Amino acid sequence: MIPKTHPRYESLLLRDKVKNALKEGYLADSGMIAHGRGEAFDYLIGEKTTETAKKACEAAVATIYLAKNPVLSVNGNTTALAIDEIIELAKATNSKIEINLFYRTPERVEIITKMFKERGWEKILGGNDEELAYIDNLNSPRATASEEGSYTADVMLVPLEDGDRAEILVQNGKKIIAIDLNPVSRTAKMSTITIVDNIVRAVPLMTKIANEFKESGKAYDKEFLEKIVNNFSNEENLKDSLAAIELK
Ligand code: PTJ
Repeated sequence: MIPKTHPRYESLLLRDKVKNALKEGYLADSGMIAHGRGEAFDYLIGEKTTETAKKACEAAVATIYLAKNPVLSVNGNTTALAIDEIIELAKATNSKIEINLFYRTPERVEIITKMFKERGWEKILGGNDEELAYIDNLNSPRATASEEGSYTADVMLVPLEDGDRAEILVQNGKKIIAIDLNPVSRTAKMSTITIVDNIVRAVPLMTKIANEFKESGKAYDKEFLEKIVNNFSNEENLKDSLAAIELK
C-alpha cells in the first residue's frame, strides 16, 4: 500500500499497475523496461502536459474526427495504464479498438480481450478468434491486422510502440498518431502526429477535447478541423517537445 502523502505517489501508482499487469500475465516483460524509459522522460518534462503536447492532442482529435475508419491500437502497457481511458476515447470519437502486440501470444491476447469485455467493450478487434490479415513489409507479430480495423484504417492511434510499425503504416498511406514520451524515438519521428506526453494524461485530454469539439459543434465543421490539421507540423512540435526537457 503506497501512502498518499508520498511525494512520488502518482508515479508509484503507475509502477504498481505495470507490476500487477506483469503478474496477471498480459504485460510483456520488456514492458517493464519500456515503462522505466517512459518514467525517465516524464521526469524530464516535469510530469505534466506541455502546451506543445496539448497542440498535438488537438491535431490528433481533429485528424480522428476527419477519419473514415479510425482505430485505437492497444498493447500490454496501454491496457495496464489506460484501459478505461481508451474506451472513453473510443466512445467519444466513434473509433474501433484493436489489440496489437509486439510479443504476441494467445494467452496475452485472451487476457486483454477479457479485460475489455468485462468493461463492456465487446467488439475488440485483433483477437484470437479473428482471421487476421498481415501488413506487408513488417517482420514482427505487430504485422497482424484486423481486416475491418488496422488493415483498412485511415487513421490509427499507436501508443507506446517500439519503432518498427509506424513507418510502415505511414508508407501504407495511413495517418499515424503516436503517444510517446521520447521525442527522439523512431516512432515519434516517423508518425504523422506525435503526442509527447504520458498516456495517462494524453488520452483523457484527447477525450476532453473531443467532447468539447462535439458540444461546440466544431466536431462537424470540416473546415475548422482541416485548419487545425494543416497548421500542425510534427517536426516543429517535436523540436518544441525536446526544448521542454529541462536539465536543471
Ligand atoms: O505489449 P507488447 O508486446 O506490444 O510490447 C509493448 C512494448 C512497450 C514492450 C514494446 O512496444 C516496446 O518494447 O516498446 P519500446 O521500444 O520500449 O518503446 C516504448 C516507448 O514508449 C518508449 O519510447 C517510451 O519512452 C514510451 N513510453 C513508455 N511509457 C510511456 C511512454 N510513452 C507515453 N506514456 C507512457 N506511460
